Amino acid sequence: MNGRSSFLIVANRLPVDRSIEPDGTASWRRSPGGLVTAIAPVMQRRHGAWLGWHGAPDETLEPLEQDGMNLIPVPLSAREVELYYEGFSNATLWPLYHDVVAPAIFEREMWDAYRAVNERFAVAAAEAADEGAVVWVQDYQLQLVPAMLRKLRPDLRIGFFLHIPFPPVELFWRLPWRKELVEGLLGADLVGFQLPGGASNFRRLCRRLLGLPYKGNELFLDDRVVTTAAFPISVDFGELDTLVREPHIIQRAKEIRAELGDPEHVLLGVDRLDYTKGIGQRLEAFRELLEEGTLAPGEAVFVQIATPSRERVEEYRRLRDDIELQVGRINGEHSTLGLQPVQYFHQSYGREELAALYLAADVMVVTPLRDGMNLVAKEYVSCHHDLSGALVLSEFAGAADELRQAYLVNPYDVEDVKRQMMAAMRSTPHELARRMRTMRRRVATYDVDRWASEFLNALESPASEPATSRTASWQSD
Ligand code: GDG
Repeated sequence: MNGRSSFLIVANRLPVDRSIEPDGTASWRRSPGGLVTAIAPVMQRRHGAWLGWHGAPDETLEPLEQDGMNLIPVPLSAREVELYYEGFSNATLWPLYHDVVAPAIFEREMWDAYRAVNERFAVAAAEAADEGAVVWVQDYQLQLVPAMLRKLRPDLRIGFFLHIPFPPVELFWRLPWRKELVEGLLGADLVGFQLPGGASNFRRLCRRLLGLPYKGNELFLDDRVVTTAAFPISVDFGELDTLVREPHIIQRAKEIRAELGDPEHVLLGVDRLDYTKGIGQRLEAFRELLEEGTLAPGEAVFVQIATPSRERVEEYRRLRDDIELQVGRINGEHSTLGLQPVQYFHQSYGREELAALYLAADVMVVTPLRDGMNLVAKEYVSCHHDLSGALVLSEFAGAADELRQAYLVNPYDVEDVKRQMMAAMRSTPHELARRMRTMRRRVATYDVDRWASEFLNALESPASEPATSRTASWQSD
């Protein structure tokens, strides 16, 4: 054993959070998330390692082992967190890739930090990977890593998965560093997207920007082939389905409804507090329903969990103020003594409490303006084995491609959101069951395990011949 791994995950964050105990000692806890659950078995089978930042700036840590996973911390300085993470990743790429629902900032200093941090991840991955290892790079923070890593270690099999949407050519074109980013991704053997639309945006971009030919899913470089395809991510259906059958979760769901005053309808939103999630749009629809009297006072309660997120980015601070003002206004105008129509929580919850909330909710309201997939929608569906409950889902969430039986809405159309929220509330149990059954079948079949194994199978299957040895007719669209 040379201490190197034959399977490596490279992600911005390690799948653990460090907490400091009362006596001052530090301990690590596995952070909840489908990605870890899905690939933990692969990790154990293949002597896998996970490379990522540990979350504390200006601190260098030694590799550690946790739950049978080898974790390799990559250090970031406070300034790098500001420029690479909060800056280029979350103030440039995030809004640009989400249809510019907030303005994107273009700053050279942020780009320089992004490149430098990507280089550090690539060097660390090159050192940790065994001969011929499979390396799976995750998400928009690390788009330069595939090419940097290939340069250092041409023997590796490199995959990349983008968790957020890949934008249309016209939007991506604005990036002053568009060529570098695309070339970075092309270092991978397989570039995976949530939806076929993202993959096709990427292929078109490669043709326009670099003149690369492609056919079907394959892009032809001079000396190799890059496969591009959609792998819609999913959730651990089995785990949630089992959890919500536990008596203490059922009991907690009942308590939640009672604490809310046992209204006829409990509506629920669960999101990171992010401007892409359309939280304001759904609250406005709810406000109008109360205002017009379509909903009687006390008939419905809207529970909105808004998990704190990226709080040092200006746009997120503004969003928090806006949402809290909006909640205050609705409650100011429509509360009665002891009863507030919107219950807003700027907190994060444990997995079990979240499951109980899903179980307690009659209508799950998921209205992003743009979302790669949206796991919350799939989690809600996984929790409703009794086939109760309705999902109101934005057409602009990746999940809408699979969950066609949801009450689909255009979040920009407040009348549409109102109409579908009411349709969900007024629906019959039979109709709800019909919709829920089909959605559950889909999520149960395409769960997160299937997502990870389909990606890894595609990554490890042999590629086609490169451009130089082909005389194919190239596709144009
Ligand atoms: C990105 C893409 C894509 C939320 N609050 C709490 C909590 N959560 C969990 C949810 C869910 C996850 O966080 C959020 O996932 P989403 O998919 O909804 O959204 P993003 O964070 O934007 O994720 C997205 C995803 O990557 C995966 O590829 O689907 O499109 O934007 O699992 O349950 N979990 C706990 N407490 C909370 O308070 N425990």
